[in-house]
Amino acid sequence: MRLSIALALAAATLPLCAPAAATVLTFDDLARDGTSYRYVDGPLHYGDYVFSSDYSNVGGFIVPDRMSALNADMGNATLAHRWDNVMYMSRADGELFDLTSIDIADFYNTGNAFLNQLILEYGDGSIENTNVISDGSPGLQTVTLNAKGVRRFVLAAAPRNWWQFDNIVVDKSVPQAPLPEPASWALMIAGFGLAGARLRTRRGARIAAIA
Ligand SMILES: [Ca+2]
Ligand SMILES: [Ca+2]
Repeated sequence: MRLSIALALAAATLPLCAPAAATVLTFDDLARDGTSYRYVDGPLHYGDYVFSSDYSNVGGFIVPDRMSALNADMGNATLAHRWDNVMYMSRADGELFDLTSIDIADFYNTGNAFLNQLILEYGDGSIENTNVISDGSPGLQTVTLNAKGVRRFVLAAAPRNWWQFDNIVVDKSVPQAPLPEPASWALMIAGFGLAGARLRTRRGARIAAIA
């Protein structure tokens, strides 16, 4: 019986210890052969996430062809936000998500240092603004955010400062179970002790009855 109590305790603590596997949005399955690019309508559903644009949802996004000179993920694909307006990203089911990092490059991938604002809108109503500049060299760079419990991720693009995105590392937020207070732990341990003592007494009584 003590073993099964120990197993039950171990099982109860397991979900707190095992982190869920993160999802990486690569956009590679949107890739098309060629050297140009194509417009994609929004709201764009990709995996469990949805992207929309303030500019226009008709052709609001651009996916470079696999061998396009502007493709920062040559041979595969990225997703670019079209024009100078605001792009939104949220979960399609409306739940909160964790946004670990996002890869960015300037739209032409020539190494333009473009300044844009990233806005994190959290589930508790708080908002965090970060200014990010794309680096001065071709290729993707990783912007680490480590944001937990995000309701909506917003890109407020400055005029002509177009970016392309790739490898967005996300995960559905898992609400953290509050750790028991020391008093609760003491109560739980006392409870288990009491249960064990009762079992021992009952077993003792049964052995006495048999004897
Ligand atoms: Ca990609
Ligand atoms: Ca770059």
